Amino acid sequence: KNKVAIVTGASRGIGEAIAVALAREGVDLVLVGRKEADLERVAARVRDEGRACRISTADVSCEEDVRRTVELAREAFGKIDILVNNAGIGLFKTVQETSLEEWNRILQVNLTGAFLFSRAVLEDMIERGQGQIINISSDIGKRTIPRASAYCASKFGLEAFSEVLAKEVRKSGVRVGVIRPGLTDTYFNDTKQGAPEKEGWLQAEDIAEAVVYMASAPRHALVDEITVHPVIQEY
Ligand code: NJP
Repeated sequence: KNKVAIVTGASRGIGEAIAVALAREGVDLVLVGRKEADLERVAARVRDEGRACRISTADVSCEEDVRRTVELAREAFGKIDILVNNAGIGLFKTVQETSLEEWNRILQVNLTGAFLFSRAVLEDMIERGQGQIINISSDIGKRTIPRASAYCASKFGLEAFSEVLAKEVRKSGVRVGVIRPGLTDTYFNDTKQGAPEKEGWLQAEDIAEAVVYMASAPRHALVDEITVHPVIQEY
C-alpha cells in the first residue's frame, strides 16, 4: 500500500497489465513507453483504480530519457519503491539474417534499458534501505531456441545482470528478482493481442499476478525468480 512504482513498456501488453494490477494493490505509478497516446489510455485505467499516475514518454535505451523519468518520479511522489524493467522487443531471425543494427537494437532495449533504469534508481533505494527491482526476462532467458540469438543473448544478459546486481545490493535491503514469461498473448513481435493462433497462451494478467506476488513479499523475504509457462507449450 502507498508504494510508488515505475513500469517500463507500460503502454500495452504485459506492462499495461502490471500497471493496472499494481494500482489495484494501492501502488502509485509512473508509466514509461514511447507512445504518449497509449500511455494516456493506460494512465486512465490506473486512475480508475483510484491511484495517482504520471506518464513519461521515453526510450529506455536513452540515458537522458531515463534520467528525466526518474527525476519526474521523484518530484511527483518523493520516492521509488518498485522498478519493473518490462520494456522489451523481439527478433526472430537466424544469425545470418540478423543485421548489426537489429542486433544492437535488441541489446539496447532489452538489456541496456534495464541497466540504465536500475542504475538511476539505486542511489535512492540504497539510501532508504529498501526497494525492489523486477526484471521481465523470458522463459528463453535461461535456455535457447533457434532463430533467437539476439533475443536470447539479451535475456541471458538480463539474467546475469540481475544476479550480479542482486549480490551487490542485497545487504542494503534492496531486492532484485526476475520473472520469466512463456508465450503470452500481447502485441509482442508485431502481433495482435487476442489473435486466434494464440489460444491457450498466457494472458498478460498472469504475468502481472507474478509481479504482484514478488512485489508483495514481506521485507525479510526475497522471491527472486518466477517462471510462468502456458500448459500447452511443450518445450
Ligand atoms: O510486448 P508488447 P509484451 N522504450 O509488444 C514498450 C517479455 N516477454 O508485453 O514504446 C520504451 O505488447 C512498448 O511501448 P512503445 C518481452 O521480452 C514477452 O509481450 O510505446 N518502451 C510496449 O509498451 C518484454 O520484455 C513474451 O512501443 C519500449 C512494451 O514495451 C516483456 O515481456 C514472452 C521500447 C512492449 O509491449 C513485455 O512484452 C517472453 C523502448 N525502446 C517474454 N520498446 C510474450 N509476449 O510471449 C518497446 O518470454 N517498448
